Amino acid sequence: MVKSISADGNFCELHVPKFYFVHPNEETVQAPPIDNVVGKIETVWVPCSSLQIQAASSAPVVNAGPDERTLTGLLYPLNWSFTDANHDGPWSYTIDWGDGSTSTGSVANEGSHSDGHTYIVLLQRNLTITVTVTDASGSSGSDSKVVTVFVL
Ligand SMILES: [Ca+2]
Repeated sequence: MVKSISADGNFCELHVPKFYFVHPNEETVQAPPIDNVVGKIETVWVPCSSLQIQAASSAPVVNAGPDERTLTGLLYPLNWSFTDANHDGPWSYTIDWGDGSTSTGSVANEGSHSDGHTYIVLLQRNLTITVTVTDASGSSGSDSKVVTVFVL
């Protein structure tokens, strides 16, 4: 846990627990009894560049793709993608197809994915598709697009 950062930004102050043994006789090497184990908090300064700073969690950034058109009764292929800055998968996803049906699944990788859905409409309709992705930490992101379902 970084407690403070030096004015020039190069050094980070850490408070770390330090444990050491108090030897009753420094000339004798032996396992000390537990009463001789002393713990304290030590302050150390280290180069910030040596630390792996990890964000608590970042939400997936989802791209549902551009608005599209599809024909009623045919399988509509949806290509969607996402990235996650802290890469904490696997990720679960939900696709709300906009006509009352949803698809759910799980993926192990960021990047491009595809799912299909067949719309059945009697008259041309504009429907909103929403793709929501949730990472292993419970952070979620979503994106929406409009698909125009037309009839011949
Ligand atoms: Ca994440």
